[in-house]
Amino acid sequence: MTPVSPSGEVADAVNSGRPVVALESTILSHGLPPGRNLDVARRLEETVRAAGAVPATIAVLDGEAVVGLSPAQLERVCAPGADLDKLSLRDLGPAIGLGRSGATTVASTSALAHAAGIGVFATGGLGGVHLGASESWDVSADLGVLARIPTLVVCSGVKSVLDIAATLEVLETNSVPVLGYRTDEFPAFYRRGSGHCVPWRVDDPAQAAAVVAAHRRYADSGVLLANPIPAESEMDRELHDRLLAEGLEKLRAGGVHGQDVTPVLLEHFHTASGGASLDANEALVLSNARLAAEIAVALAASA
Ligand code: PSU
Ligand code: MN
Repeated sequence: MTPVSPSGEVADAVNSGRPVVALESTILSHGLPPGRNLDVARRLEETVRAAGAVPATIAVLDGEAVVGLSPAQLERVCAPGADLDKLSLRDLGPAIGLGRSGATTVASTSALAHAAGIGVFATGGLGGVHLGASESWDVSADLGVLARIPTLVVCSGVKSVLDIAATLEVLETNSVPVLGYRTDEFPAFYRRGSGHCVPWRVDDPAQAAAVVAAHRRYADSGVLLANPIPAESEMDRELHDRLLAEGLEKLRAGGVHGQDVTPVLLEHFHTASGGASLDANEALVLSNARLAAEIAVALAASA
């Protein structure tokens, strides 16, 4: 038995070497509110198709790791009462073994994509090293997976709630190349810059594909491509800094930790900004899906 269940369309595309882009489901179930999430999920898939690749949204449903959700499965993941667990890579065994359902994070989506033969994955924000991690040890498993699994992850950096310098150090230690897309600065999700430099820069999908292909000849680690939020959608700095300070205070006051940190923070941004952060979130993830598809097309053409 194979460890993953690719849809027929995804299996056909992988077997014939056509471009495929993996998409995660935690961003849908825990990152965006019901209603909006289904709209974004569909637009992500349309965006990937419009750029010439096959989308494969990934989740665990009734104990099965599904790679390439059907329209009905996508609705199920986005449904208001879905109440899916957030599954990182360590949770796949328990969830699948116990016949449960859940949404996959960057770590688990990346691993399942790789198991299905998919090398390119688009998401919004990567998990990283949390502020205060030297005490809490809260370092996202997303980093450990980038260290070990050769998937290209296209994202808009990490949120400024994380310790960005420490996150970049961990990526360096683990031999994960970090590329800026048309930028020399590592982006911070809602903001185009973080004040931290990226070691390498690429300026078009063909360059990104060439780097990924070359990297795979020498290393087993993943590649991180950081694509800043489109300029017109970038969040105002003052609003961003205020929401961040409030969000951090909310986490502290509520004693929120572990896997609840990101969802609680995102929820605060979405409600306190009157939806402005949702527009930003949607714009960046769509932009990443488009770019990932263009790179998948370039990789398939050069294979
Ligand atoms: N960053 C975001 N939105 C998200 C996430 C991260 O801006 O929805 C999700 C992703 O699925 C990511 C996960 O893999 O949170 C990281 O969670 P943790 O830090 O608990 O590993
Ligand atoms: Mn964590």
